Amino acid sequence: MRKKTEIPQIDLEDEFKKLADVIHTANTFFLAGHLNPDGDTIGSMLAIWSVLKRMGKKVTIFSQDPVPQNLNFLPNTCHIISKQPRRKFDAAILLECSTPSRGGNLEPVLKKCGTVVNIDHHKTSEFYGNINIVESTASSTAEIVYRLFYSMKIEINKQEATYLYVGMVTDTGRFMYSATSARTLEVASRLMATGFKFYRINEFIFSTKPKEHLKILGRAMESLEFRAGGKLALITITKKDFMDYGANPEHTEGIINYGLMPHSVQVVVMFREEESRVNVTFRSKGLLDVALVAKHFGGGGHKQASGCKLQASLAEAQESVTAYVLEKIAASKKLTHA
Ligand SMILES: [Mn+2]
Repeated sequence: MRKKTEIPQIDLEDEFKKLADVIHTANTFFLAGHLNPDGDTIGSMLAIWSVLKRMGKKVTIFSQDPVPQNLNFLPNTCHIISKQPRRKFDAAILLECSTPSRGGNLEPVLKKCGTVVNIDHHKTSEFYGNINIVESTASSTAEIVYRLFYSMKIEINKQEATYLYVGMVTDTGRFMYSATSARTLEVASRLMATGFKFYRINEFIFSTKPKEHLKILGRAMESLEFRAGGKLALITITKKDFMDYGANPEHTEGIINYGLMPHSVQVVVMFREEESRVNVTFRSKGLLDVALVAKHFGGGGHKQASGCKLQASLAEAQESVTAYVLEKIAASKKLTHA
């Protein structure tokens, strides 16, 4: 009988059992995450890598794109390779890839893997694996991975807890987003009980920024403009801004979110001037579906966060996108009477 304090397993129990079988019988593993890897992808991958290594397995960890700078403090990221291996594996575990192509060109290696396992918390997952551990209500893949270890009765060490904590704390925006559940906090509490220094992790991830980021942030905030009675915020970062501070697009991460802070703002559009095109990103508090706006300009994304790239001058991009968003705001009764 399950005790009340135990983590509820919902309907993943069967899939967990299948994966446990694979983990016990297979010897060689290929682990991969999505392109432009984030804290959840890297954290979940390293946690599984570490547990499998402790079980005496041979594990290859792969990411087509490099580990972002702000996660380089994590131990063992040096073992993540970016050149696809040619050898065969008993099993592949893909993390956070709603389709295998989210991980890059994985077809050649996946063809040589015995069992393919898909672990994900995205609604859009295509269940392409022989085993699919997909739960869209989980805050993060790391939360699912913790539950897998728990169901397999694997005791995790401090370092593995650190990896999973990084996945959870980044994907939930420090336990702030709506995907955070009572179970998320319960898992986080169990991770913390291993005694790792979570405050050091938070400092590394959330309170450490390169100088270039701060300088670009200054320029971006200076560029802020408000339209439609304060419902729309516009942010612009020019090529000159990047050149002046030797900054690159990675230094603009998170800046768009500042635009959503004023109470009146419903939508933010950020224009980032690149060599021969303009990168446009959108954020919405939810009343306007910015996935549709991005789609109109050939891009895509989610209802509340999306983006597109325009082959146009900065002025042209600003004009056409702003006009279109203003039109959508005007057409939305909810927004005009907000
Ligand atoms: Mn995730």
